[in-house]
Formats: sequence, structure tokens, C-alpha cells
Amino acid sequence: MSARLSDSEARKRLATLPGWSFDGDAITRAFTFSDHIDAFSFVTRVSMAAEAMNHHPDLRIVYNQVEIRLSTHDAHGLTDRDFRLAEKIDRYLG
Ligand code: H2B
Repeated sequence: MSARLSDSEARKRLATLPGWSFDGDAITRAFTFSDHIDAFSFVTRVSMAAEAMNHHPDLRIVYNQVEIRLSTHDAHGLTDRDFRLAEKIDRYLG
């Protein structure tokens, strides 16, 4: 299991991820797409990456909007795995 990051470590990592917010135990980002199919396609890619990492985000889809919340349940907070997944997710935006 990865070790939980301190608040200051987490904030440092967050500074490299524009668009993501820190809420103490998790990082979150909202995405808007042109329609539901684009939103859902993005979520499918995210899910494939999550499965490959065995690290799963909280996902909320409302028509063309997607909210993603990342935390490491086992560590009760943020770990390196959350930031690595966030970086992958951002790469899917193109
Ligand atoms: N996803 C997240 N976000 N946090 C975890 O601690 C976690 C996970 N643990 N996906 C994995 C699966 C664990 O439940 C299984 C048993 O490996």
C-alpha cells in the first residue's frame, strides 16, 4: 500500500495539476464535454486506466459533465497513486 501524503506534500503535487482541487482527503476535478457520449467515452478511458492500476476514482456523470474524486481508501487520504491517476486522466483530455 502507498503511504498517505502529508498536506504539504499533497499541495506540492497539486501545484503540477492545474484544474484539480484539494479537499483534505481527496483531489477533485470537474470536466465538461460537448455531449453525454463524449463524457461517457472519457469515463470509459478513465475506468480502463483505473482498472489497470487497481486504483478506482469516485465518478459522477450528469449528462455532459463528469466529476472525478481521487483518494486512496486504504490509506484514508491521498497517496502517490492518486496523483499518478490524475496525470493519466489529464492526458486523456488531449
Ligand atoms: N481504489 C482506491 N481509490 N483506493 C483504494 O484503496 C483501492 C482502490 N483499493 N481500488 C483497491 C481497489 C482494493 O480495494 C483492492 C482489494 O485491491
